[in-house]
Amino acid sequence: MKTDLDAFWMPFTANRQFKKAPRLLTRSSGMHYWTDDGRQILDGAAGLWCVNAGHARPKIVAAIQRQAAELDYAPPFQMAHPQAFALADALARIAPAGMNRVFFTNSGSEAVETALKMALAWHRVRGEGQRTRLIGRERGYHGVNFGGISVGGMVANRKMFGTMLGGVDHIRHTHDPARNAFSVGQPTHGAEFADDLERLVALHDASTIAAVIVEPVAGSTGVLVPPQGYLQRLREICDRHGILLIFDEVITGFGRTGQPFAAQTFGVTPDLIACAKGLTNGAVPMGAVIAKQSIHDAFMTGPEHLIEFFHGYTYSAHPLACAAGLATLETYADEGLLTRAGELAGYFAEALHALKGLPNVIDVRNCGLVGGVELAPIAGEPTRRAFDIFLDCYEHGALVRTTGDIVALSPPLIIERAQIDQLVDTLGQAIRRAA
Ligand code: PXG
Ligand code: PLP
Repeated sequence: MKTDLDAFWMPFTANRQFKKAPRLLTRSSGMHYWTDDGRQILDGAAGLWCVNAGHARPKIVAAIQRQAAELDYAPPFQMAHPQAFALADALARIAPAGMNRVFFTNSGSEAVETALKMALAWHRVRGEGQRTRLIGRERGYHGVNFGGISVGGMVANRKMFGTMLGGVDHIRHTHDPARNAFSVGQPTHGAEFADDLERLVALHDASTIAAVIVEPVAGSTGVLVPPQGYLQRLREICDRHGILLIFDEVITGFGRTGQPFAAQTFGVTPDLIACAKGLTNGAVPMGAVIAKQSIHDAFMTGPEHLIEFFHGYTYSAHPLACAAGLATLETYADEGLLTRAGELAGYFAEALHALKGLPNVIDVRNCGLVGGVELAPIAGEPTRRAFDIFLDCYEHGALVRTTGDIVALSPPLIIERAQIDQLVDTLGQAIRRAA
């Protein structure tokens, strides 16, 4: 039966092009997808950076099935269910020390909005309500809601949507190919890019700034790994000026960089972490904000019968998501997946950096089990070369992700060495064919 494709207005998709030649996935297991015409595809993207434990893992499947039959929904305002507390507790145990209060959302975008609102409200409950400015970074991606696109730094995601939030400013991005191209792991140059925050402090005064939000490793804008010392310096400047530091770990969370969170990989503790994706292995939508206890406790001061934080979603801590999240964290723990990217990072880096020298490859970047290969654009047709390579890889049995003229790899953390070889080999051949 041929399904009509017209009604579904697809997100972040070239709808008309897609519907002329649809790419449909119908089954998944472990490291693989299968297409509607029965082809096996090696998943080099963990779906969309989220299926960190691999597809259709038995514990997660069973937990979701069990939960759906037992308790389908429970209102999250002034009510709760046990799994919500269990998941928050389990999350606090793998989070950086002192970050042990968890607010649930349904996506990364909602986690970002929640973190930004928490930061503003925290200053206000402490009597610094004049700190209303939010600072993002060029080339940042923080989801698609109004707060997130305001602090975000991707022009295509911003330009159509008016003036967004007022009072937002941006520090410069950390991409510096002239000095750092083909760095293995963290680039050497660029800790001083953090000093750009001092410029904004000088311009606006620290007393007006509530928070800075950055991705520890920028994912969507092409895998930008933080220069050595950069995040430390950002933390120091925030501390000096009483500014909260928010890490958006929607991609970097749950083992992608070799530790549960990038905060731990890089040894820098923020005040708030936004996460999502790998929290439930992508199986049920869910996001979360993990807050320092001190942030949470500042809210717990008024009369006990009053709501402390006027914020939440109908589906916050949804039972299916909590069940999936608990089973996901168990799977990660059973198989050591939250540190496996660290063990494979060397092998992955070597395989990926072997692409240096192929036609049009102008940079290769890596951190843990995330990699980026930047290509010289076709003159007058930006994004075309990388997209052709994406299509070629898909034809030849591998799923990669592209953004601009950058190919991003972020395979499930269960990937084997031979599969890394297969993935990079497929990509290398596609790059040659696109030359
Ligand atoms: N912050 C970051 C750092 C993200 O990577 C979000 C927030 C938003 O999460 P939700 O769940 O609302 O999508 C993300 C999501 C890509 C791509 O191709 C990446 C994301 C989403 C869509 C595409 O790089 N990341
Ligand atoms: N719009 C209306 C009319 C609503 O009643 C609600 C929630 O009650 C929302 C939006 C927000 O929906 P959610 O809580 O799923 O984000």
